[in-house]
Amino acid sequence: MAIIQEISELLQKGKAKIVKELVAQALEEGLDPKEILNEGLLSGMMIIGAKFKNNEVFVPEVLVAARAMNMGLSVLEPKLVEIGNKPVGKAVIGTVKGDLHDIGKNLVVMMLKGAGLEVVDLGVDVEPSVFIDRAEEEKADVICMSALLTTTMPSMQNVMSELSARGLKNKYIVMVGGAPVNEAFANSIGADYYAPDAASAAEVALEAIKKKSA
Ligand code: B1M
Repeated sequence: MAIIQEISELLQKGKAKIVKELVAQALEEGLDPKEILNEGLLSGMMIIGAKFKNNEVFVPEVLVAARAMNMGLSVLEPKLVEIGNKPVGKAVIGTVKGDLHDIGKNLVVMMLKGAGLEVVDLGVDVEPSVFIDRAEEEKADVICMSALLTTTMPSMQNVMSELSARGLKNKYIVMVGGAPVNEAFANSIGADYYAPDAASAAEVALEAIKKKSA
């Protein structure tokens, strides 16, 4: 089996140590770091994302696959920096103010990374102004908000209001998600996108960045 294919398949099985070794071996053999990234690590993570979406695998499998991706990336990243490989875009993400749930948000982080985005994770209980300040500082393309409580959903509205007040509404792609959030709520607060799960979030972010830069 070709080494790139092997990396993709072992990543899907969560074999972090072997993935790391194979990435190093692939680099030694002179393979293109971008090919190792796109056809090996990211392709494996996208397959896991699609399976997660279809309920063919569950949270633990995604977590171990993401760990394998991160281990592989740790070897690959210096090479990617060397050849000037640019991430497809940048996202800031957090769970909104008053809300401490982060399991779903962390999965979204992993899927966004798996789709080739640079991700700045703001953590949980994030103040509305912090989403915006950090997006400005980081020159982000996307602001991602997660909420798991009906009582914290209004904080997403606060971020949208503050974006408008600061004249930044059209500068960022805003995506919202989390169990109590739906498309109608996203529309009602003027968010650009809603994604029902982590794999869709990555697909939506990629599409939105492509559309905006077209
Ligand atoms: Co909490 N909790 N909890 N809790 N908790 C829920 C959410 C609840 C539904 C349980 C229930 O009553 N049945 C309920 C909310 C009710 C409501 O508002 N409608 C609830 C409550 C009430 C509370 C407390 C208030 C309980 C209390 O103290 N009285 C309290 C609040 C604390 C706070 O946040 N201020 C609380 C606390 C906790 C724990 C700390 C114990 C723990 C969180 C641990 C942690 O996250 N580190 C916890 C947990 C684990 C849950 C449940 C059991 C599981 C949530 C979870 O992780 N799901 C949950 C009940 C349930 O859902 N069955 C519950 C798995 C995760 C993978 O799914 O987060 O939905 P989810 O993420 C998905 C999608 O939603 C989507 O992608 C993810 C993966 O596909 N997604 C996005 C998420 N964010 C996205 C962003 C996107 C796009 C997609 O774009 C930006």
